Amino acid sequence: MEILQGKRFFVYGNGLSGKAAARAIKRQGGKAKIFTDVCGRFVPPDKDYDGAVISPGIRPTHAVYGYCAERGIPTIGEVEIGLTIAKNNGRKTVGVTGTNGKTTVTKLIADMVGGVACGNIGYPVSSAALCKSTSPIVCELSSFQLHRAHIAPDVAVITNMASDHADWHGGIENYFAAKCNIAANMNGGYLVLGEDIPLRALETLKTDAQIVWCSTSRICDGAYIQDGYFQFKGNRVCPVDYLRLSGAHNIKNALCAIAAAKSLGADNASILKAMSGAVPSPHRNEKVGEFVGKLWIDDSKGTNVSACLAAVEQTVGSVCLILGGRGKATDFDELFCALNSRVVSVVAMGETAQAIRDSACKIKPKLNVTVVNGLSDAVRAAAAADGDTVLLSPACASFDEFKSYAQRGERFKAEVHALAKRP
Ligand code: UMA
Repeated sequence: MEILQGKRFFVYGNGLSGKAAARAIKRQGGKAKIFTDVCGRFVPPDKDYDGAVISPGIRPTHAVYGYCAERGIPTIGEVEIGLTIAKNNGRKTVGVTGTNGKTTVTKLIADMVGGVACGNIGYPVSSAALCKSTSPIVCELSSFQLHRAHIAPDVAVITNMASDHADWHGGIENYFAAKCNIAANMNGGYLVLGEDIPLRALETLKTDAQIVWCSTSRICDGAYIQDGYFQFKGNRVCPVDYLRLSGAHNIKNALCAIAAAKSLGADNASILKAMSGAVPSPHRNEKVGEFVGKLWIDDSKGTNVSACLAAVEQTVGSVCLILGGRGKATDFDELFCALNSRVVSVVAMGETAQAIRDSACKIKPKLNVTVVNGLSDAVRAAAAADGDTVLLSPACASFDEFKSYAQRGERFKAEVHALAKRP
């Protein structure tokens, strides 16, 4: 890769993506040294560098960005490095973003086209690109990875857009703009658009890619449903009931995946096989089991309002909803205004517990809300609260108590099992 060869880079962040970027730079004939904050403070690099790679978790307000801007040091993202290596090796590339459904759509497309799923999913794009293979690279891309990216995948997908990460991006408009950035530098190729994208976000979209639409309610120039079949541009692909993932949101995810896979030339047999073999992502509406007379469901991956509402819609009967954690400028009024009346009790935990209670009292004053400190107390409170089903779908990030939503989900399952063993 020309821009890396013989050049010295500093990589900021010593996590998955920083380490992968440093490895990729070295493999491409450049030099890389990793820096990271010490005690929460910026550590300026020790000498002059030709370029910088800044890890996605580092906020746009972090001092490292000012440091690069003042010195005219160009920045490049780990994803950009990975996609360029993949393209130079003749591999097809697909980028998938959106507020919800990214992981499901990424995995479905990878299965449909015989590709490698990578990116925000936990496997850096540059690591996948360095593997000797000709298979397509299908990467899940977060708004953190996209906000400054210059990328041009062969196929881009935006599954949907709703409010999330507004605090990190400094406003919802910036968050939408980061998502749209997935297609800003595409010169040809295809951009698949899911149906739940607000007009105000679409209006900011600038792309030279050909748009492929998805719809559950009408025939469109892309992927849609007719006569019980998923269809693509006038042709049957496979019966809708072959999809093994349940829920209306997964039908929408499947449409996005079909549109992307078809745009890459996948055949119906491969699509059908992927749809019928699909398994839900861990901590996404995962049944933990029936204990103490209630059904317990782990949707720890539900870290925003729209994901939480979708999880509630998947339940049956009366529900006790466990909410809370670290907020992201989250609008809980929006949540309670749209909340299904089958939710009969709420347990509010973590940093946002009081804000959740205030919002519930204002919008749904009859709702039974219990405020607790953390997840262990939340499980105990939920066991005693009204509701045949207990759903953990916090509409918040986990970082006030855990390292990740996955760790929060694992703890939830452990607490529920422990509860069942108590006399
Ligand atoms: N660091 C600083 N200063 C900061 C923040 C971080 O120095 O202000 C340093 C940390 O000390 C650490 C490193 O940066 O050394 C961590 O970097 P990172 O936070 O970018 O995390 P990585 O381990 O590199 O993982 C990243 C993604 N993480 C984030 O975007 C927060 C992973 O997504 C992704 O799987 C991985 O790259 C590979 O592509 C995780 C995630 O939580 C799953 N994503 C968010 C989400 O899904 O909501 C966006």
